[in-house]
Amino acid sequence: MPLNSLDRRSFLAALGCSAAACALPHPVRGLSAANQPDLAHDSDRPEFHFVAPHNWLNDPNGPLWWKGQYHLFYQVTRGVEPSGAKLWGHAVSKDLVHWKHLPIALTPTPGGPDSEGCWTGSAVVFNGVPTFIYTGIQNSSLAQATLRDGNPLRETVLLATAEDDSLLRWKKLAEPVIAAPPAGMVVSGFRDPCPWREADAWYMIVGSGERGRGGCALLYRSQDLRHWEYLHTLAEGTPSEPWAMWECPDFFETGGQHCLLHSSSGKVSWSTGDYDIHEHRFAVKRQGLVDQGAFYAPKGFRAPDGRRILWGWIQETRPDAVFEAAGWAGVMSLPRVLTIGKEGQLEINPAVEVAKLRGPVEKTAVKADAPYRQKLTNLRKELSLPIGSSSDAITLRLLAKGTKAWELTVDVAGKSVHCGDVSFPLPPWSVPHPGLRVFFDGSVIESFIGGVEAVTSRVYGLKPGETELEISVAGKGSVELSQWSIAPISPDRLTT
Ligand code: DQQ
Repeated sequence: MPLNSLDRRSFLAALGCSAAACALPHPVRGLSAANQPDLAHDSDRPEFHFVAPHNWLNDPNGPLWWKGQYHLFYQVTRGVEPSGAKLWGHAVSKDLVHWKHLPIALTPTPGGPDSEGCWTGSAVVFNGVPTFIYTGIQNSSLAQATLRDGNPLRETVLLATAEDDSLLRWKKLAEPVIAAPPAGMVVSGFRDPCPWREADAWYMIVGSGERGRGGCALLYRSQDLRHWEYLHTLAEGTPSEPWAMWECPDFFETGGQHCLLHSSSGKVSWSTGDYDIHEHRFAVKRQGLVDQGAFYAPKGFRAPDGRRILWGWIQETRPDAVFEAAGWAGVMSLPRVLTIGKEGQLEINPAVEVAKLRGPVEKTAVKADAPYRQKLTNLRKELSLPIGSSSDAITLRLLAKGTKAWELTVDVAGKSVHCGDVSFPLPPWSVPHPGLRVFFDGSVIESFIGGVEAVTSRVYGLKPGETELEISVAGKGSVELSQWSIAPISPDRLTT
């Protein structure tokens, strides 16, 4: 396939701007000079989670380890409205927790197959060259549209190759590597490619679905990432699914077992089971949710030490007008390590690197008849509590000026978890397990329960000095609370 003669560098040159000058514009577009928010001092904005410098952020894209650094790309727009054309933001880290913003990696090419947006995709290394395989969207006729809900849009699978080892410049192929869904399918979407290497070839799934049938992951095979042969569906949903579309499928092997993630109807499902490497069929045996709260469209990769690491998009739960006025939206989750237990249970734990941000530990015995109370002087904190040994249930509560703002109950005796509007059963866990770990960071709360469940919450308007933490224990005896203050990962809430 011919390479695009108007690659990104020459396109930028034609516009008279360097890659660096084409980073996200500051101040926040769409807000008047008088209304520019002070993002570095916005206490809703996290301090140890990754965020875009400003504007709208959604899915993580193409995480990659390259030449001694972790690269994280992500969906971002030039404004704060969710509907803006999507670009690929770019950040780099040496340790998975401290990030440096780099210029935008991918922008729509006028007149090209991604003219209306560079949507989600993956990064792999092919023949020694970091390569993006991603979704391009462009306006289309109804006949070619793969999305027909509003203006007809055509989604195709596109490819771009890195032109330098810092991954700042990317050269796009002019034509899609997959131009249309399999013949005969009337899809409800066709996007978010996820490739992987097997002994004989590259394989790739693309998120899709059909009305009346449910979502599915379409499986393709290639020798060169440029020519793809459609095989069959790797997995399919059911007609009763609220959306007939699986977004952001992610298929991987870890510890000799296989897992498929997909996002649909605002939730991320995991499925584990048997993958037949000869027939390329996946027989699902066990399923669950990766997170019960505000967490969507995750993307994983294999770290150089073999760990499967995943980031997800922590969505806003406040009205659009409120985050648009705030000048930013969307947070990247902490890096999560995925493993698969003996019985096929997906295990989800924060990467150990996050613990490098801890200050000195403070330990307290919390007794059943005496709730623990503490005024929070900052909103950067990790708590750890054992669950299931000496307590029947543990409740954590945040009070803002004395009013309940958030509550999580892990009811071990009742085998259930309750967090705001969300309730779910506690699945069996392996022993020993990591207990309850909760991370508070501005408006984000990520809770990990026994290494087998996670629930992410958003709580806005908390202020240091006006927020109280309360922990109560039901049962007999006492529970040892460990807590740490967590160091910020940048001096200005990653606004530069
Ligand atoms: N977000 C992307 C799509 C994907 C969706 C567009 C999931 O590629 O399906 O920003 O949040």
